[in-house]
Amino acid sequence: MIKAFIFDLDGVVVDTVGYHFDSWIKLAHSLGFKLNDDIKEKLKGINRMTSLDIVLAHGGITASQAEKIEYAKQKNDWYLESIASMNDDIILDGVKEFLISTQKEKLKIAVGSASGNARKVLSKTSIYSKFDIIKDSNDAKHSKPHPEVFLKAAEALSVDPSEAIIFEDSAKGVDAAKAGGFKCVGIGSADILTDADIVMDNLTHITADIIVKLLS
Ligand code: B16
Ligand code: MG
Repeated sequence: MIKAFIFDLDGVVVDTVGYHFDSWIKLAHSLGFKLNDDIKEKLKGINRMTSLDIVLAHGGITASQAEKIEYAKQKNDWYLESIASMNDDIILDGVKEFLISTQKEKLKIAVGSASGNARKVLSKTSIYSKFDIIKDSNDAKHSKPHPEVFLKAAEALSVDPSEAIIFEDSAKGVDAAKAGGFKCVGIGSADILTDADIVMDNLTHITADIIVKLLS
């Protein structure tokens, strides 16, 4: 029996992927190289330091651990500047209505994100209070594709992974969901989210009861 939905944050609930990427572009620029759009997909769903390694490799840059910490802080400072002006405009289409339908089904609602800024971002929106539990990289040692953040969210909701469905927009996040023993709805392209149980473009024109029926 399905008792909970656990949502990835960036790219599923809120439209922040571009803000993250813009901050990486600024960092690359400050280090003297350009980031191509094709790297954007690779940066989805993974934590800041792992993303930094990908960005630096793209620019052919070797950095000490101290430099890496400084670069990650700089990227995050730019992202925090973006967060400061966020509001309900970042909520992705269909999400508010979908959360209402989820509450109607009496399902518990959580976030499981690779970000360290999940609470800060959500607290800028009116849907913050809809989430019973928020777990992000501050609560998990391992980054997706490790299932830790989703398992922590399920544990906090007192549900078994078999009783929860994950919503994810990144291939790494889908891998994390499957590794944790969860059913997974991919949000995005079926060509990328190949291991998701079902894939949809977004959460418009769908309700929680239909998802439960499809995945039960
Ligand atoms: P931060 P998610 C992930 O969040 C993003 O997809 C990824 O692009 C970002 O680098 C990562 O969070 C870390 O975020 O720098 O804010 O700690 O998609 O798992 O909700
Ligand atoms: Mg995501």
